[in-house]
Amino acid sequence: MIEVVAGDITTFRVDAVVNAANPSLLGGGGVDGAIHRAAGPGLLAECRTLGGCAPGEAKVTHAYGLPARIVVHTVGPVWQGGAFGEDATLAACYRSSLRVAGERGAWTVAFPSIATGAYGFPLHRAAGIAIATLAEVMRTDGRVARVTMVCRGHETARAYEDAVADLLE
Ligand code: AR6
Repeated sequence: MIEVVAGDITTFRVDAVVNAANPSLLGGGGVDGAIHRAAGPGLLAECRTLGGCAPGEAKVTHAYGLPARIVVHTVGPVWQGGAFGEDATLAACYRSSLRVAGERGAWTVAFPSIATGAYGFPLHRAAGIAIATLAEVMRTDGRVARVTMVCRGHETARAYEDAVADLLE
């Protein structure tokens, strides 16, 4: 099951919250900044031990002050026009995040709209890739039962709702 909601991902009581981080894993703006602020300094301290993260990969930490159990940190592609493997890297973010969440026993996972803020990935293209990848992984690997796409703003939510509708057609 995939649902789309508008809201602030730091308030969601789910097993795993996904963070749209950068390769240093040492915090930043956007959803990354919000997650670090809400989690508190323990999150940054644990992130310092992880040695960074390559685009498309995912690493897990505790969630500290967040209502979630774990945080899955993934790094989206910086949009460079679309000919530099950005689509494949974005799909890999969703795939590897679901995999590591499932490995840690997470049933419910909340995702932000990875790469469509500071990294500039076109929203509708990103939404199509996200929803198609999530649906494919959830069909073949039943460990995660529910994914919530948590969108900041109604335009973003609408793009993901459209992508879900496209998939059901
Ligand atoms: N809850 C849910 N979504 C949010 C929240 C929130 N609290 N805050 C922002 N968003 P971005 P990126 C949305 O820029 O494009 C960071 O500095 C936001 O509106 O956070 O992957 C990292 O350190 C947008 O729809 O992530 C990296 O350097 C979406 O989250 C870089 O930004 C993603 O926007 C990563 O860029």
